[in-house]
Amino acid sequence: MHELLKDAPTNWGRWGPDDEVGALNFLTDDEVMRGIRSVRSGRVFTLQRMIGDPKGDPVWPGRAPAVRTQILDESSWDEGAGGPAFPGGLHYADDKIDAFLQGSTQYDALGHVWYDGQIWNGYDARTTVGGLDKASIGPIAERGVVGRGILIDIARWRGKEALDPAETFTHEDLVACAEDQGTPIEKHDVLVVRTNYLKHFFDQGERFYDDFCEPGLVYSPELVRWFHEMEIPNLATDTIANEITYDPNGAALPLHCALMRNLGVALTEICDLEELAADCAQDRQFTFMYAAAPLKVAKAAGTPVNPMAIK
Ligand code: UVW
Repeated sequence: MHELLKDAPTNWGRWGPDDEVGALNFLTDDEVMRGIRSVRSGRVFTLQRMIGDPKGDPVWPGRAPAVRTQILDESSWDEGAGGPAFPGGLHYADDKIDAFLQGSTQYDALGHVWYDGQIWNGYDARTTVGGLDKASIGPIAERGVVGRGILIDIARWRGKEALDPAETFTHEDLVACAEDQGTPIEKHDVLVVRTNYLKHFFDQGERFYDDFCEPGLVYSPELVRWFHEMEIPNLATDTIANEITYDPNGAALPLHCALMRNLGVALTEICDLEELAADCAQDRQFTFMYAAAPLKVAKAAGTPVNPMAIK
């Protein structure tokens, strides 16, 4: 990674020595208003995948889907079951989940990924030991993310139901796809990129993980420069990790490093874009107000989120 990115741009220090939200700083009050101005009909789309989907939860290899456990339900008050007795006969249902915080639709904290011993803004990677003291999800969760979102439907643009494993696309494809859709990408847009790749997970089950290599954006110096110049605050996709898993030159997830660690671009992963994409294809309105706030979990490297697109 060091060699690959040695001349790559960074935004370290741009928002001061204590910054923990990076390129989300581009989403000023004016940008929130620009997002609001893109609302036309009031239709709302929620972009989170169900946690505990009976059809399965796609996760990064090595992580496990969330396990939901029922703690209390009506059977807790069956004879001898020991449900708590409350005055007035109150019964209730309670449940909990044991979950990877990045095992569902989620925001990555800017300190989630690093190389060369430094995370976003130059903080020492030792600040991650035992929980993130710097650039955890907390500051992003406190801040919230609101701006103009633009759907870039790469799958439909390529005339495919879903992209194939290891299929790549570039920033030039993003630009061309948006232009063909009729609405160019503007500076500070939240990019919402559809591949529909996780269809293969639901079709194939566990076979999906054989020779795992997701499709996605592929590293190039030009792509990184484009994100830098366009001041993109946030990249959201419907894949598990937002970029091709293994770059053709061998590195795993170099854009996590170039975009998130170096430029401070927030990454949102495992979105469900199907209803939104069908609607955009129908009314040809590909921009919307994008609003999201990941859960506030102290020191976390990322947390679940249910982003919204309001058209
Ligand atoms: C990794 O970075 C390993 O995973 P993700 O960004 O998909 O959470």
